Amino acid sequence: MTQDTSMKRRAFLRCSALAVGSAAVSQVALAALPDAAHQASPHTQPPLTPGSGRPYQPVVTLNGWTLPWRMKNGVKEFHLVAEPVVREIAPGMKANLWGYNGQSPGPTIEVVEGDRVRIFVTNRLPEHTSVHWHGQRLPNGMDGISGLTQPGIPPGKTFVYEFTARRAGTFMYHPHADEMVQMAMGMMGFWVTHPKNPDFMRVDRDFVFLLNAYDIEPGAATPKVNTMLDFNLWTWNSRAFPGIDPLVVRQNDRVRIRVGNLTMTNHPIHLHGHEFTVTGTDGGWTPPASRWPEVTTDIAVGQMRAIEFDATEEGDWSLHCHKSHHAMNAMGHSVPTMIGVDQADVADKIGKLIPDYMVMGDKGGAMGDMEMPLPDNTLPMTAGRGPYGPIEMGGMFSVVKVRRNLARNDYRDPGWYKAPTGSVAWEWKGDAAESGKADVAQGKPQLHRAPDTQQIPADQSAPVKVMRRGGHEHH
Ligand SMILES: [Cu+2]
Repeated sequence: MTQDTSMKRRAFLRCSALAVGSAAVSQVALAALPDAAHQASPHTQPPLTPGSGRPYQPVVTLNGWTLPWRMKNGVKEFHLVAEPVVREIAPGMKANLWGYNGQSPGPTIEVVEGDRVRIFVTNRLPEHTSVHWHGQRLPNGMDGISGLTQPGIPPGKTFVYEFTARRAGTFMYHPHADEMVQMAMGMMGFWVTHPKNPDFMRVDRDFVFLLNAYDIEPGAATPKVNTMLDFNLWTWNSRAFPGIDPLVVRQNDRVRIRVGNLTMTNHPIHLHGHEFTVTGTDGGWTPPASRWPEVTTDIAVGQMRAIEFDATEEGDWSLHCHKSHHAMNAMGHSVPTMIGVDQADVADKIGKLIPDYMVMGDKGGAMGDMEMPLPDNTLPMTAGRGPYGPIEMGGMFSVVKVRRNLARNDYRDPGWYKAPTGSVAWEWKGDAAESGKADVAQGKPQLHRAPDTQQIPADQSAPVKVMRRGGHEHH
């Protein structure tokens, strides 16, 4: 079990029932509650192979885990604890979020089609909550809409949801209580109902993650819950690249990736190196005749998608949201484009007016290894490093690492792909293109050139002073 020993182990701290309940929960009720497992690690945990109940092929939650259950008289019992958590968004930044059982998002719940499911929800938040089981067929009173289908769960109380998982597929859970605040604080989780027949639509690796977003001022740790559209941290399971773990895949594996969107905007999720098909939506499996190959699929707000592909191509393949701002970490959106502008002293002048002003470079925005002073607990816009230098992306970005000779259930990070000699884009060392034929300067955008500055050849341009912006710009 080398995989077990070297993988970050499941770090359940089995909370005793007494530690879980607040004083307001009666001892009698506590005695009947299943353990509330607690997760201390923000890393991807190995799949939870079912130890009871019917068999299924478990999923792997990116930077997350699956909630253990107990069987009681044929009913699968889970215990969710809604509570404030500290979530590491990426190394160097922690956020004060609300979540479940120690993390945001909460643990993934995995059941089998036809299972009778009972979920105890204990509220350790300072306000009432509820849990809506997004996409499920269930009795109306189990739908989790506070005020409409149930009273809110008051702080300190435990409510019970119980229903039969009628339809196999991909689901989410989240509150419908204090709507704007609780999801902006990170309250959400994934739910997978596996098919009765474990061989139906069987894949070798089945990854799940939620799209979520936060607005956290540089230097701060608590999201601004009033933000409607202008979020500055675009995350998968409340993690931003380089904090998002890779999706490790054995070459020629059949791979499924399930994604749910609980942000306020759509995300075109793009995979490199392979074509996939959408095999599942929030409404169930897609009929095979309806599928077509693609490399990007747009996931709208409130939607879930399952994509599948055969991982035939070895390598490190990017998987990311194709909205380029969503593959960046917190920054100001109103930084003007300065490509082609001589900024030799412009930055100084502006800097006198706006002390924290940041300019883009006149050769583009690439910052490479440039060190910028950042407040504590703030991620650089891009911070990942690859084998060839900085990876100039953050946010909703990760890498599907396809490798031959992996063991069947090996999810350890294999490191960077070692490309065969001669297969990496190389520098042309032959005759240079004749100068003058293609005037580089003509190719530069002219629109933003300041009228009183002169275009200077790129190789003589003055170093650009880059300063940190003090905060996120609001429109
Ligand atoms: Cu996006």
